[in-house]
Amino acid sequence: SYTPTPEDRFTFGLWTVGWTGIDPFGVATRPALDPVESVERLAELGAYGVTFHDDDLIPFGTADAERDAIIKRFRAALDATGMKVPMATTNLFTQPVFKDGGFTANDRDVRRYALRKTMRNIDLAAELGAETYVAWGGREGAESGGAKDVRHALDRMKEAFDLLAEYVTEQGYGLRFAIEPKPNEPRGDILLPTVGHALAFIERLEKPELFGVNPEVGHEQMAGLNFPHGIAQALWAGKLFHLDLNGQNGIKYDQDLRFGAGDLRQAFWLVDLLETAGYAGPRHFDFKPVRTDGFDGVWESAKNCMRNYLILRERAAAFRADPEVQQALRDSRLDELAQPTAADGLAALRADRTAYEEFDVSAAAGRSMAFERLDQLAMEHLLAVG
Ligand code: GLT
Ligand code: MN
Ligand code: MN
Repeated sequence: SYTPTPEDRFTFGLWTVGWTGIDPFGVATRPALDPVESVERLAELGAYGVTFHDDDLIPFGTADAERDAIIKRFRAALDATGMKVPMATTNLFTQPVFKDGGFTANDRDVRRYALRKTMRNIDLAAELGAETYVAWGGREGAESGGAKDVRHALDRMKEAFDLLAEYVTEQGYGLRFAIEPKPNEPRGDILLPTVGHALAFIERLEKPELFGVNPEVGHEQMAGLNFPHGIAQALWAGKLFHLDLNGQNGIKYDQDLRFGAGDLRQAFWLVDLLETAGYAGPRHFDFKPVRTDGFDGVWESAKNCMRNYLILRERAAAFRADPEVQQALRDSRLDELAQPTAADGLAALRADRTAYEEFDVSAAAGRSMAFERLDQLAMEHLLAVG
């Protein structure tokens, strides 16, 4: 059946089901949700855990005594339900002080404040047993060319992550960081806009082993990119520390639809990839329940994020197990792609006359790749035909 259990490791951001429907054109259409209620409802639906920004749990500006009481009550809900907190993150985008960014704001005092705010929530994340600390820099960017010296901003971004890595190492926390790319929105252009940019940036850090990526389905698709390809490269680099599952219809504003809505074919290939690659991290949903609906739609869509993942997991497994598919994969020479090109070494390759002098270029060019049959088989499995 398509009913999740905690073993499926489905997690949700408190800000997802808790989204009140505020958008740039309208006020809230739903009241705020109590984080404790979210924990309880998601536990009932079969989730494994929740994730949060500091300000999702503890409203910005809350006094220390009140903060402690909120954390205590939240912890009690986690203990009562068995829900985990595998990831946490910092809100460096909502408050006006972050209008020009956190780690890369032009104002140095804002950057120092952003780091202190982050370290404070890292302490809480570690206390709650989180393994991953996400960094989404939605305000790190610009709307105009002269407003940001991007090379200096990247120096400041590196400085921030190096300091945070030093901090978690010094404190002995078992946390690793996952950078979440997004091309635009809310800033006109955001720094580290895609998975590829983030992967390249990470290699310039002092402790690159502590950094990976947290790619979000819709964010790569906003840039017109193939999400499963980005995930495959992150896996290949050993950098898929976490991910944000949702749905998006092509290049437009960030839709954050429930998982399975939007580009269904990419969702199928994504689940196929995660499952065949043995990705062991949480399946984390970062979506927004549509603002047209009441709480019925909130819990319906949360349930269906998980349900759609389980349906696609079943479809992908059936695709891989089908003998016709296995033959089609061989016909398309996927087995050959898995073989090294020159295991015999450079000298043998250079001496091999069949590789060049006697190579029949037109015969090779004439071989069909047989991809159309393979793709139709995938589509029929996805649609549960036959
Ligand atoms: C915000 C953003 C998401 C990020 C969250 C983490 S906050 O909702 O749109 O994509 O994952 O900061
Ligand atoms: Mn996200
Ligand atoms: Mn998004």
